[in-house]
Amino acid sequence: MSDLYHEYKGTLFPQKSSSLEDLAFVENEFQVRDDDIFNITYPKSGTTWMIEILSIIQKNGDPSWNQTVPNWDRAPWIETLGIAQKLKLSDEHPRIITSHLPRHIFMKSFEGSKAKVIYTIRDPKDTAVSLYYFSKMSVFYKDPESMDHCLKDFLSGNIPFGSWFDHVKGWMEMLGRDNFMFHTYEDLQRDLRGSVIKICKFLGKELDDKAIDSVVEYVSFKNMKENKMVNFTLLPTGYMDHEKSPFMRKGIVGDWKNHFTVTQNEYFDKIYNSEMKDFKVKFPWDSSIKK
Ligand code: PPS
Repeated sequence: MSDLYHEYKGTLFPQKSSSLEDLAFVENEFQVRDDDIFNITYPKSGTTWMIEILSIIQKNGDPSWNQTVPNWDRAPWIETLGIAQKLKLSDEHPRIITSHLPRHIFMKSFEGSKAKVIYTIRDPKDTAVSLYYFSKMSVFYKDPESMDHCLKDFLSGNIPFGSWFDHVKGWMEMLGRDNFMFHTYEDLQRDLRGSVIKICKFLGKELDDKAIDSVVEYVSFKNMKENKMVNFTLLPTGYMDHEKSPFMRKGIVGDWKNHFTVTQNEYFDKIYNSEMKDFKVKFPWDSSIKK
């Protein structure tokens, strides 16, 4: 295990962003409120995109909040240092809370609550490529040095927040519950407006056409890339090196085709098929996985 990581109940976490005390507090003591909205993702799956969508929906299409307050204050990542203690005192209603936590170590007080979960999933091949670049530019992850190493760790779950497969299977057990909605990064790309309307419906928010247009405009890749409240250029230097790779990198579907060799792709498909063989839900990327 890299000395950049430590382990909480069998899952790795970056030492620079999560302490074991914080993780235990989140799991055992943090009190979920019924009006909380959880933005849950495996890393690099559309987390920050969803923060922008949820923030501007909360303000009925008015972009001021998104343009003046950093995303980590609008929808904090609960597992990061000191955040759960801070959120505990927040009088914001509803609280928008972001998390990469796997289901099995999510907060106990979530069980039986009416808090809503929006779970965003991305083609794991693109997730892995995005993670490869993030690991190079941020201090939180070990530099994988090569795509081979990156894929090996990604597919074995030997990385922060654990296995993509376990994450997806764990959270998707909530499918069918009224307070759970899932969609894919690819859905957002294909039909952003339709996705925003679905999310509003799930949240019980009624936005008129003009407000929906505003959401769609402000959460475009171009606008987010230029917004300092989103692109992480406001973080103190030393956390992310935007010269190595910008956080808002490419924002496209299928970038793995520009990165994987034939052998890497076959290896990926083999593991994917084995891990997902009993999984019933269909995803947009299924057709690109060779059986
Ligand atoms: S993190 O670090 O886990 O919070 O990262 P996360 O936000 O989940 O994922 C970052 C990737 O999402 C892309 N992104 C977008 N794509 C399209 N449109 C919009 N608006 C958008 N916002 C973020 C971002 O570019 C990262 O993907 P890659 O493939 O690296 O470009």
